[in-house]
Amino acid sequence: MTRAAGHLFRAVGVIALASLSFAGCSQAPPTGAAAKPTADEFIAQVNAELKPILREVAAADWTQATDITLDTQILSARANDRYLEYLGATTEKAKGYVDAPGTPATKRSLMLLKLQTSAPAPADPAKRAELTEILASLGAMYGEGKYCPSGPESCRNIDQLSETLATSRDYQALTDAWVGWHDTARPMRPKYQRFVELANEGAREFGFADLGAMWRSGYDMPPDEFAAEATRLWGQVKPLYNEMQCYARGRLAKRYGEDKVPAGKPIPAQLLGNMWAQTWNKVYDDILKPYPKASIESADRELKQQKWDAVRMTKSAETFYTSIGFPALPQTFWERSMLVRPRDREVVCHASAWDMDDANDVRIKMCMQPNEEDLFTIYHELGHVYYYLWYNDLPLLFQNGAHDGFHEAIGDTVNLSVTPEYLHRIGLVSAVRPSREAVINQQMKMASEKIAFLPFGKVIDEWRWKVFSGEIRPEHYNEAWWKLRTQYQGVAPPVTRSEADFDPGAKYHVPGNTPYTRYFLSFIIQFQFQKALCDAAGFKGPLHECSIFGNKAAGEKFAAMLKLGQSEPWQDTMEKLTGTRQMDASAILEYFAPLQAWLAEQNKGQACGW
Ligand code: X8Z
Ligand code: ZN
Repeated sequence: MTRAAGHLFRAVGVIALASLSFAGCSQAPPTGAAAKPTADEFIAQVNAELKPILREVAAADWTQATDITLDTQILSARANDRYLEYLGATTEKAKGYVDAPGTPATKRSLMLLKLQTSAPAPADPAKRAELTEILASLGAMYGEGKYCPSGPESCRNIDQLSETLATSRDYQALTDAWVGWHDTARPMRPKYQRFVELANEGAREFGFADLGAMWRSGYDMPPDEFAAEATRLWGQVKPLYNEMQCYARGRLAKRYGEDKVPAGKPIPAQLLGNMWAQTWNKVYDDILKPYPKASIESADRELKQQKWDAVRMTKSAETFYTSIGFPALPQTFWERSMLVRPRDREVVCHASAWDMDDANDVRIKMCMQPNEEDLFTIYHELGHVYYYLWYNDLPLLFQNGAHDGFHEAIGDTVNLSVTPEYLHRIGLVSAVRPSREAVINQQMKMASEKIAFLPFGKVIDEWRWKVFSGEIRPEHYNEAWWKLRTQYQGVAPPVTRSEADFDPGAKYHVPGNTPYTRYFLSFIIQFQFQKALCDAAGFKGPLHECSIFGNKAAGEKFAAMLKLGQSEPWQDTMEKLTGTRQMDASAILEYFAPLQAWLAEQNKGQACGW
């Protein structure tokens, strides 16, 4: 997670308030009291006051996520309560500075101030406490989720159920694991419903129409324009996704039978190797791989055979970053991170990166296993960590991604340089025999992650935006969820669903309250970033062959962007790196051009669509 990405992100405290106002006090200020600070002074004060408050929130949230108990939930909720109280009061005061003179940095900081949480609370203390308790409890419910079909001995957690989704090819076993996990989300429904009411109330007090409108306001453009941008980007990539869906369906039909996977219909969601059907890489090797005899395998086998552990995987990622001129990770990273699932307590295993708001205290929380997906994930997480380190010298309110999609795109951009040649060089796959078949295999492997993800990246907030605006009512939560998932992804639930289910809650970011459009944007702009970095490296071949490993010129260009944090509109930052001020899918389409042509050929005469 980025700091602006935790369940509350940037919560804070109360003590600091005294110096800023006489709020709630009808008496005249004592003689000698300081005059109202100027806008510049006000922002300087906020930056200073936020620091200790955020440090406490980070400590409390880290403790909860790495040791889920009743007590750690209480402490996390309290710390976030103090943060939200501070944020609410400070945002209120900031309204007094709308037309005040100040530097451009101050004006930007005033705008950013009210976006420092994904869950704004109402000013009413009882409601605020209720909100923070709900979020702590939803986080704990997700982390502790287990499917226990026949008593405590039979329990399986998300890692184990995900392993079944990834490796089993038994239709019934897949359905069972899918349903078992989705059942764990049922009890979240009433809590989520109440969360929506409370956070919407908070968003309105902050001056937004609802929480969705607030989330869409973080992109240096009017919220409606942003929504239209996201729709435009989806329109650019949709034709390629539809070809992928059609191809995958054909391959799955061969495996499971036309009766289970009929042409012209959505694909059963449990068959794509992932609990949410969001990436399909786990079915690449044995189902999607176009030319089984040509090279390009996943690194899974070697990682297991060579017994790579979590530290080795993390060091491998660190080595990539240092090869482009980035610094080594601080010693405390190794001392304080949680890299594997502890055996003695409940934790939230979903991978995240933490900026503890103390010089150089950066951490990863992850339950790493020796497989390629987790290798890519640790490279992804270190992208967040290096962003934190590069922008650490900026004023606190600028210590964030240019927008949240940038934060998600850093490590993924690096992963685009984890080419078959790179994997071979670090001993994880055999040498590539160059051929047209190998190129198509590699493209399919990448697309099973990068193209398969796109509609899922769009759909989660499509659902939440409508929930927050009231367009989706609580009595239609699940029905609306599946309508959107079917419409965008072309997948269907394995068994009939009802409003007793709460399937959105089975995805971490919903109970975790992390906005999701960031990932959709990231999957588009990481290709723009890669193209720019490859240009900086002087690379001349096709985009999908480029790796910036070891290239200091590319690293310098990358670092220059990371150091800017959120200090200027993202369009300016984007322009410095890529020469354009727009997010655009032309780079991802250029990358996958060989595959798109191949798919069009393969799918000829098929009944595509659903
Ligand atoms: O949540 C994540 C990262 C942490 S920011 C592991 N991702 C999304 C997901 O898992 O759903 C990365 C890609 C999409
Ligand atoms: Zn991330």
